[in-house]
Amino acid sequence: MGLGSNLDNPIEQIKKALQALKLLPNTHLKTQSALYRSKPLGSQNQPDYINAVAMLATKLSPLVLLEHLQVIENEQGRVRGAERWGPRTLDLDMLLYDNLQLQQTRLILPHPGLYERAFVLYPLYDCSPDLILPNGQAVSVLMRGFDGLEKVSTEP
Ligand code: ROI
Repeated sequence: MGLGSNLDNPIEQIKKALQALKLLPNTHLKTQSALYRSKPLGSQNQPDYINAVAMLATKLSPLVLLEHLQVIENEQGRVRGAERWGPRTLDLDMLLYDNLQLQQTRLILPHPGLYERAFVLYPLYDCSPDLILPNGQAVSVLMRGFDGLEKVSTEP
């Protein structure tokens, strides 16, 4: 799961979302990455983002899990239909689901941005340094193509 926020105290938004993920039914939060700060991809006219990745074990199907994620986004003040690639209080992206490859209107797996976004690859590497993506590419190799990301101190 990819988490991102750049509005209304993003660090707190990400921490709150991680707590919400822990409460999902038939789901267990296995690993969470450090938090990272990065410049926005897309419109530069918005605050920096905080990103993280969490790995879940779940009995929920991908589409049921997606519905739960959208409820959490909405509960944390996400306003939909606003500018594409604009600022948001919380973005929860399903990045991978086992080795599943899906091309549905509502859900594409792996997440199409996965291969080209440092703010996904670095925290994903934290969670699973040996991970091989469904297309055979190693996360550790892909991330070498990107500059390092700034880790955020999460001390209270
Ligand atoms: N940019 C960064 N750095 N992090 C994000 O999570 C993020 N999410 C988005 C867009 C607007 C594409 N840019 C982002 O949805």
